[in-house]
Amino acid sequence: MQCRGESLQWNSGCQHPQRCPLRALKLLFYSRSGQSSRWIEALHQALPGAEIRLYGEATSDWQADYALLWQPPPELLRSQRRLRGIFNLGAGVDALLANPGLPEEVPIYKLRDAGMAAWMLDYIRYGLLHFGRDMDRYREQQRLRCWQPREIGHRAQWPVGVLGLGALGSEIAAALSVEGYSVSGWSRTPKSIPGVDCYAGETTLAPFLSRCRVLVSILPATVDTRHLLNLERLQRLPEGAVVISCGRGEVLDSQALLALLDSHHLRGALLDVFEQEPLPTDSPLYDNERLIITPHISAPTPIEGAIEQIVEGIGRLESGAPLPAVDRQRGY
Ligand code: NDP
Ligand code: OXD
Repeated sequence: MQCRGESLQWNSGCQHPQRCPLRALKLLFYSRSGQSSRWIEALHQALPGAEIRLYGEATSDWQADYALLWQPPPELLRSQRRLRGIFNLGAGVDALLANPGLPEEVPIYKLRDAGMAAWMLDYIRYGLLHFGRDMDRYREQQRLRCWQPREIGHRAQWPVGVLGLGALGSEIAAALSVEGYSVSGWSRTPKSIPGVDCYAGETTLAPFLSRCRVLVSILPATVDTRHLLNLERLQRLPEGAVVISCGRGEVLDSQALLALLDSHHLRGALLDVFEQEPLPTDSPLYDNERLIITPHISAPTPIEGAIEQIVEGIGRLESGAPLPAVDRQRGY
């Protein structure tokens, strides 16, 4: 955001700091995933002059202009009565929308990519290589002390379907297509992405699923996506298909997944997200050898990328420019 003297000041090189009304901006920060001191330090560097407080250090009468939050306690939201916007420090807003302290009238802004797509793409690449290069089968062979090379399938023989073509899904689908996979994608509204065969709407879901040897879910958790991948839909995947789930766990019916692994309709799955997190220690998912389970790490929020986007966003709001907010009705 460029300094315009009397209107904005967003960098230490500003020529007109004394005239900038935004010097006195008040920002409240809270993240349940830790690293707060790194965030605060980076925020101070990006917004010299702004008053930035960590929740817990702010007194109850201190009211912020904007809150930068990840999974805040309800009392934080209830205690802030003058917020002009809430910046969600991640892409998924399901937890924030379900927060009982969330004020109705304050707009919510979420991160769009900010570096997360690159992390998630690597995670998905790992899954594609794991199954595509038969690492699951070689692991079993190792257990049996069996030496048997397998023929390598070309990437084009691994049709990948990406559920959700938003900020993350669209970038990931396009990148996988460039890497030689045959890629299709599915979303609520029609899309056009170079190299990606795009499907839209519920009526196209069955034909979409029937062509996916690897199904990648990058959908948000909403009322409409809950258990979207149920038994009937998962059965539409070709025999021997693989699931990679890195959007939200609520989208996938894990009982149905286990049933289809047991019946050998599905070959395996790489799961990063779960309906209940942390995944309870007694979950049967842990016991299934054809599942790889990771603790919600496919795409952590990169601090620098996030702050750059938030600073740009606040700059836009303060100068009266539009900034798309989360659609609370749709849930993402
Ligand atoms: P976006 O909001 O940009 O995109 C969401 C996509 O899902 C859109 O393409 C949207 O369609 C589609 N969608 C939503 N509801 C439906 C539906 N009912 N039917 C069909 N398509 C639907 O989100 P992002 O790409 O930024 O992120 C996606 C999700 O990934 C986040 O919500 C979060 O839950 C998860 N995530 C997980 C991380 C991890 O570490 N595991 C890290 C970051 C994000 P349309 O475009 O037509 O509206
Ligand atoms: C996110 C996440 O939504 O980390 O950003 O899950």
